[in-house]
Amino acid sequence: MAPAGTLYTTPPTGRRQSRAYIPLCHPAKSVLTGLQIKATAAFGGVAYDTPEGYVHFETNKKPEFTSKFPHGKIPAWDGADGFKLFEGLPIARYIAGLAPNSGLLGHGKEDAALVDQWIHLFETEVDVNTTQIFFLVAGMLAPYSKPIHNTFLERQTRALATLEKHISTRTFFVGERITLADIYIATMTQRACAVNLDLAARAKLPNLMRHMETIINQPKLKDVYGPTTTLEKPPAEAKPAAEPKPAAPKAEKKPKPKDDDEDDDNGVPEEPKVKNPLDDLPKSTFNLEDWKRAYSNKDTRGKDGSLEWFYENFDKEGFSVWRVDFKFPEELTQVFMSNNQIGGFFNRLEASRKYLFGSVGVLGAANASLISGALILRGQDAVPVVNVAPDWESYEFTKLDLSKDAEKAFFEAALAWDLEIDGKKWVDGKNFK
Ligand SMILES: N[C@@H](CCC(=O)N[C@@H](CS)C(=O)NCC(=O)O)C(=O)O
Repeated sequence: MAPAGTLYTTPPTGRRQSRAYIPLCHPAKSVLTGLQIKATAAFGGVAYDTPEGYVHFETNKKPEFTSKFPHGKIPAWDGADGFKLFEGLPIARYIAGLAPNSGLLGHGKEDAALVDQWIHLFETEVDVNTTQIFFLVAGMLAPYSKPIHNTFLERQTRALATLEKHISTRTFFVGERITLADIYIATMTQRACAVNLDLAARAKLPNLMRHMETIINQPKLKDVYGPTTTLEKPPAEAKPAAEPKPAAPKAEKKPKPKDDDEDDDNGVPEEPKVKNPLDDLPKSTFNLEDWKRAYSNKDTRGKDGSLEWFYENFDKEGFSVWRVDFKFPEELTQVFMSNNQIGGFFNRLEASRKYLFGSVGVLGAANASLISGALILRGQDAVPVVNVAPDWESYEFTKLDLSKDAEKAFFEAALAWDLEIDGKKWVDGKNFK
């Protein structure tokens, strides 16, 4: 079948092309809608092209794109017959309409309305709250608030209960065959699993879970969906982030008295004592606690600075140095919110405090910023250290080779809080100590 058109959707090609696949739990709406459209096309057997050389946040801002798609966003559809469309659901519905024998839109106008009903219920009452919970827990919406979290959760739970009840007596949401409602709902259920449906919540939704498995494992759809991420426990609740400190971004680095409690858990409940495989690594000569103390008590650069201490004491067999970047800078708005996000991420890394030091900052200005920095961590692999934070996949970790000038300069600038990337200067930051 000749391609029916060109589909612009995520994962975006271009700037982030070579980077890790965007995790499904990320709230970027287009990741979800992209999957929904691709699944619809796969199920309906509709072939399409993907755009050549599309660079997200660049191509979509150019007049050639906005003259076709005035909202300047993806997903967008450029039909081979000249028909153009944007917004995820209308594109999926249009593609379903190109495959009338697929039955995706149901049979008759009542079925079509019921397909809409279930999609609309899930989108507006479950998925909206899934997104809000993700943002809130990640510290990207506002400082964490338990009552707000509970409000989102109650709304999400009520709608999920209605969906669970409906699907408990049938295989598909509308009629006896797969429709667009099933594709939409299964995709959004899979995302909710990755965001906040922990073991206990899933146990109350056995039929919705069974439905999701049925849909994502359909022979025609298996290649579209990745594995489902499931949580044992609710996402780590970020404690209220510290109030943003207006000026003085370096305030955290003021020398502290030696007896200052560096291991203070700041009210975060103690983790149960489980043996960590990182403890089985060969003993290292580099003492992370001494480093944290040196970093806190000395200037970073210059003679007798903490960097000098670092180079004298670092053991590159026992520890490694990493660059960390938030993968979705386009989501960042106010600087203080981004800085709270770093604080939330650091809170969720609490269980790795013994193995990790970090210096991460917000670079740029409101609505044009990024989050980047450096980590020093135990061992040669970042994953076992950072994966204690449920949102670790929203960050990219790149090992730094300190024998290379540029990588060393990056590391030093992140520690000294004067890092600059693409003209964006460090404006605020946090240390994980
Ligand atoms: N209402 C749209 C939302 C699409 C959307 O937010 N797209 C983002 C994906 S990152 C986008 O293209 N942003 C580009 C921009 O803001 O310039 C839908 O549901 O399809």
